[in-house]
Amino acid sequence: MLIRRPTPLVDRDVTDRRLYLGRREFLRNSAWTLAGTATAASALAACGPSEEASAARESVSARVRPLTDVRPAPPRFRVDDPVTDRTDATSYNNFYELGLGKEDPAENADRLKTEPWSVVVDGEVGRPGRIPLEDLLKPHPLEERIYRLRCVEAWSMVIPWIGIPLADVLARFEPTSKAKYVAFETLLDRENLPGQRRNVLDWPYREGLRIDEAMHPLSLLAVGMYGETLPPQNGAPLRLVVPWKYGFKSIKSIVRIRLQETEPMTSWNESAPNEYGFYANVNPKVSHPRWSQAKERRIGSWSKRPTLPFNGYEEQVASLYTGMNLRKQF
Ligand SMILES: Nc1nc2c(c(=O)[nH]1)N[C@H]1C(S)=C(S)[C@@H](COP(=O)(O)O)O[C@H]1N2
Ligand SMILES: [Mo]
Repeated sequence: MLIRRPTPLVDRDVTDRRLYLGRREFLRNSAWTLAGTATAASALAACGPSEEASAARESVSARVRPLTDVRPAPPRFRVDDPVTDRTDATSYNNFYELGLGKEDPAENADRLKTEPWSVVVDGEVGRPGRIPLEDLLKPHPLEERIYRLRCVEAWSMVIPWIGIPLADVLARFEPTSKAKYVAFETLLDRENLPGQRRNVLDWPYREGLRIDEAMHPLSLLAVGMYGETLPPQNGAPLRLVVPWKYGFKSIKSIVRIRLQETEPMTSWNESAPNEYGFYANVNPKVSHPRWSQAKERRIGSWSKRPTLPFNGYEEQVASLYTGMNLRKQF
């Protein structure tokens, strides 16, 4: 029998989720978000962001450093919409390894250990191996990309990423003719990542792309945002950004990239295949079984705006899907 796992939350579900979790679970949850000195009781008493949480958030900025020598984004990689406020982009996150609430990842940021960091690149490549992050990045100039990010939960942001085209990185490992798909994995660290002690998903978080999607010039391996290295809550030190797909495809804190012949199993598709497809292209015409995808809330503004096909990147990516039925292969 298929065991139903919880699915990504919409805003209004967050409170419900807290009620639905057992009281002990809730206490444990709250305890993660606070410095060791705070008691769970005080966490329950304080409904707004606690002082401890604010302190934790400030300490996060000590984890980022400025990135220099970044090529500005050419027009086709830069949307004109106003960029989302940095504070919103770094304090309203989905990163279930660091907690289910939107503010949990920023508050738990210090739980993510990012040094040293290396990435295994293996499978259908001529030059497999484990490579330290510095060596992975060294040959590539950094580029800025200002992309829309559309979460499957119907909110969106505009983020100035810094990174390198995924295609350039993959090419160095010499994919074989059997490399039809790329599979990605997030760090597995049950001891430190509080979310991985609960089975909301089958850890580690896994995502995947078809090879032509991975090689598309829009697909970015991001190492920074807003002129600085990525904060932990946004997927330090290395994450994927695929702007024409729902946000859950943009996997954070990557430790493994595997090229393979068959379509990889991905975490959300595995947990609820009728709700989260492998392709997950942003599509206002295909509703999520529990809500419409026709509109979205841009974080930082009140009004809802229409969601664009392929999140506004239709002209650049639609040809990847000619001949496919995007209602069936969602
Ligand atoms: N490892 C991992 N990657 C993840 C997630 C996650 O829970 N774990 N959440 C995804 C979802 S649902 C979204 S919308 C984006 C959010 O990215 P942001 O917090 O940088 O805006 O990250 C994606 N990548
Ligand atoms: Mo998302």
